[in-house]
Amino acid sequence: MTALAFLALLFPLTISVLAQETSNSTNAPITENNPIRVTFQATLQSNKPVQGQITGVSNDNGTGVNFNVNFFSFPDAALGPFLYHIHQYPIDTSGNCTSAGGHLSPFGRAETPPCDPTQPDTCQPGDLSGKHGNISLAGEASAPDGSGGSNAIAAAAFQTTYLDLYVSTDPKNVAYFGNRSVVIHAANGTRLNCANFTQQMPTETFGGPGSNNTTATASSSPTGAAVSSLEVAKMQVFLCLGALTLAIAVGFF
Ligand SMILES: *[C@@H]1O[C@H](CO)[C@@H](O)[C@H](O)[C@H]1NC(C)=O
Ligand SMILES: *[C@@H]1O[C@H](CO)[C@@H](O)[C@H](O)[C@H]1NC(C)=O
Ligand SMILES: *[C@@H]1O[C@H](CO)[C@@H](O)[C@H](O)[C@H]1NC(C)=O
Ligand SMILES: *[C@@H]1O[C@H](CO)[C@@H](O)[C@H](O)[C@H]1NC(C)=O
Ligand SMILES: *[C@@H]1O[C@H](CO)[C@@H](O)[C@H](O)[C@H]1NC(C)=O
Ligand SMILES: *[C@@H]1O[C@H](CO)[C@@H](O)[C@H](O)[C@H]1NC(C)=O
Ligand SMILES: *[C@@H]1O[C@H](CO)[C@@H](O)[C@H](O)[C@H]1NC(C)=O
Ligand SMILES: *[C@@H]1O[C@H](CO)[C@@H](O)[C@H](O)[C@H]1NC(C)=O
Ligand SMILES: *[C@@H]1O[C@H](CO)[C@@H](O)[C@H](O)[C@H]1NC(C)=O
Ligand SMILES: [Cu+2]
Repeated sequence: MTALAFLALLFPLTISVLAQETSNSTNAPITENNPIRVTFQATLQSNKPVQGQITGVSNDNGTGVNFNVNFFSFPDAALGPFLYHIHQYPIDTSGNCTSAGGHLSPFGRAETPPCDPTQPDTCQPGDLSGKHGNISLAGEASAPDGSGGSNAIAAAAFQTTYLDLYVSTDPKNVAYFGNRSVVIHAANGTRLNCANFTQQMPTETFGGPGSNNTTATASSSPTGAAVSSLEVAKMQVFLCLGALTLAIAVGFF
C-alpha cells in the first residue's frame, strides 16, 4: 500500500527528470561585445495587414540590442493580442511569411512552455513579445520583465522600446539576427505580415557617413558592410602576389 503510493508519487517525478535530461535546451547567455551601433531594420510589407517597422541597434556598451518597435494599421483589435518574433530564416522573394521558418532559438528552447518574462534567459531569444510584452490594443501593453521599456498605445498603433540582452548584431554569434526576419501574428498564430531585417547605415546623429565625416565613419563602420578602398587595395596586392606565385610555379614545373 505504502509502496504503491510511493511509486505513484515517484512516477511523475521520474518522467519530469527524464524529460529534462532528454531536452538539450540551455539558457540563453547575455550577448556581449556586439559591434556597437550596428543597426538592422525590418519594414513590414505594404500589401499585408499591419504596417510599420522594428529597428534593432546594438547597445553602446556592446551588451544586448536596443529595439524600437513601431507597428500600426492593425486589421482588428479583436484578432489580438498580437505576437511578434524574430524568425530563423529570411522571407522568400514572394513575401510568403511561412518561409521565415520557426523562431530564432539557437539553444534548443521549444515553443512550450510559454516564455516566462521574469526569466528571459529561459525564453527563445527570438520571442520578443514573450519577453517584452504582447501587443494588446485594448490598453497599455506591459513590459513584464521590467526592462525599462516604455509602451504607449494610440488608437491602433503600438510603440515600444526596450533593451534585449539575448540577441546579437555579431554575425559570429548564434543569436545574430541581422540576416533573419520578423513575423507578426494574430493571437491564433496566423502570420499577418513579415519582413527581412536589413542593415542600415549609421545615422547622422551617430557621426556616420551621413555626417560626411570620414573619421567617424571608420570608427562606426558596421561589420562586413562596406569594404574600404584600403581593404580593396590590399586585396588587389594579395591577388597580384598570388598570380605571380602561380606564374612562377607554372614556369618552374
Ligand atoms: C538533442 O541533441 C541530439 C544530438 O545533438 C539531437 O539528435 C536531438 O534531436 C536533440 N534533441 C532536441 C530535443 O533538441
Ligand atoms: C550595458 O548597458 C546596459 C544598459 O544600457 C546595462 O543594462 C548593462 O548592464 C551594461 N553592461 C555592461 C557590461 O556594462
Ligand atoms: C529577404 O532576403 C532574402 C535573402 O537575402 C532575399 O532572397 C529575399 O528576396 C528577401 N525577401 C524580401 C521579401 O525582401
Ligand atoms: C506560402 O507557403 C506555404 C508553404 O510553402 C504554402 O502552403 C502557402 O500556400 C504559401 N502562401 C501563398 C500565399 O503563396
Ligand atoms: C545567419 O547568420 C548566422 C550567423 O552568421 C548563420 O549561422 C546562419 O546560417 C545565417 N542564416 C541564414 C539564413 O543565412
Ligand atoms: C500573449 O498572447 C498569447 C497568445 O494569445 C498568450 O498565450 C499569452 O498568454 C499572452 N501573454 C501575456 C503575458 O499576456
Ligand atoms: C485565425 O484568425 C484568422 C483571422 O480571423 C482566420 O482567417 C484564420 O482562419 C484563423 N486561423 C486559425 C488557425 O484559427
Ligand atoms: C559636410 O561638411 C561640410 C564642411 O565641413 C559642412 O559645411 C556640411 O554642413 C556638412 N554636411 C553635413 C550633411 O553634415
Ligand atoms: C569627425 O569625427 C571624429 C570622431 O568622432 C572627430 O574626432 C572629428 O573631430 C570629426 N571631424 C569633423 C570635421 O567633424
Ligand atoms: Cu513568430
